Amino acid sequence: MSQASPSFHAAFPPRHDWALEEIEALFDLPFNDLLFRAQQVHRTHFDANAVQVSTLLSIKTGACPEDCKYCPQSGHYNTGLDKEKLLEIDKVVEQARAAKQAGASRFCMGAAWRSPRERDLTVVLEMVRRVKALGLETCMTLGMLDNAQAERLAEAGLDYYNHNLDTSPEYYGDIITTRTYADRLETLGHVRHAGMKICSGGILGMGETPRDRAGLLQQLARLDPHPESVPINMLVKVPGTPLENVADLDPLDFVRAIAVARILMPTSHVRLSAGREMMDDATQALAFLAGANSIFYGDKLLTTENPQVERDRDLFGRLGLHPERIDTCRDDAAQQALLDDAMIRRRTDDALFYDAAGVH
Ligand code: SAM
Ligand code: DTB
Ligand code: SF4
Repeated sequence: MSQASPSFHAAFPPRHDWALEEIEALFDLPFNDLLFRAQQVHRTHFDANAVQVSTLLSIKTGACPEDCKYCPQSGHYNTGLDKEKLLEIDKVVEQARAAKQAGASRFCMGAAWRSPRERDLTVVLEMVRRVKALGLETCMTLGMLDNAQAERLAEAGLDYYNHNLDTSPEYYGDIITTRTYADRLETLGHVRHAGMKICSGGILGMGETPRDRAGLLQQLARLDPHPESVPINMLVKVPGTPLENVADLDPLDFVRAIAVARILMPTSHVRLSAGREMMDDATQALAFLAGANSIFYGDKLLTTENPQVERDRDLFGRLGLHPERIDTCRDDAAQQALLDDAMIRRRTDDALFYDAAGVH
């Protein structure tokens, strides 16, 4: 059974008042107990074998004025990256069409900006309209937004805005000095006020403590409503960035964080985000078991490598996972239809990733 009865459903309502100690206690559970709890929550709200599939494109690369210590695109560090101006609209639409044909249901466009300038925003708004017209969900991450910018993006049809909290408020100042945690929360407020869905998460493996991991998830869970999408990134250590030699995070601690995110934000999509290229299949399988139900799909993230599409298709096949359709809702009838559909699609392996955006 993939989804439980309504009474069981009510057993895991979203909460926004998690105490740090409660979250730390979840992290401290025996691994099997934590994963069991995360599975219970996951199956209450989602088809446990459906994974939302997004494809990323960097629409403006490098020379960013911000000093985020993890980021290959910061102009403060020499990472040997080829910088690129804002891409032409037609090129972006071409990439979006290819992503849809490969099976993505959402197209995420990222720009290495502190915040968008007026003349760039005009171009970006047209990108949103054109990509949306393909029948894809749209997401952008352009840095800080003011209220008016958020409203214009929403009017153009932008579905999601990605803006990460990245880490705990306490560790944040060790990672970024050019904008504050409050700045980030303010942008998320503008995005919500404009009526867009929020994609916000963080990065693990930056030398943070277990308490910082709990603190990040606490901050995300305090957002009311919870972010619809919560990307959990494993740091991609890029030579030339200040974090290139930071100690590896135990993959099991990464999986624990996914499980805790699932429990804290029961109705959000939790994305197994950057860092999959360095993960073995078993770690990814554990992350899905812990409640991750979204990935970036396509050979590249923004500037670094992501698993090849063939590897992901193979992994989905071996795990019996299928891409989530964008037009699904969470009532039982729709859930059953989704499952029936998945059964049929699983029989035709080649079609597994074909046009997950559905009817368009
Ligand atoms: N400039 C915009 C901003 O920072 O809001 C958008 C692009 S920025 C690259 C988007 C997110 O990518 C960051 O907030 C960070 O969480 C993630 N990211 C950047 N470099 C990363 C790395 N090396 N490893 C993992 N995640 C990374
Ligand atoms: C997010 O949380 N992760 C993505 C997306 N949001 C924009 C970015 C990951 C970037 C990894 C480093 C790179 O490829 O440049
Ligand atoms: Fe710029 Fe975003 Fe990279 Fe920070 S994470 S340096 S804001 S591109």
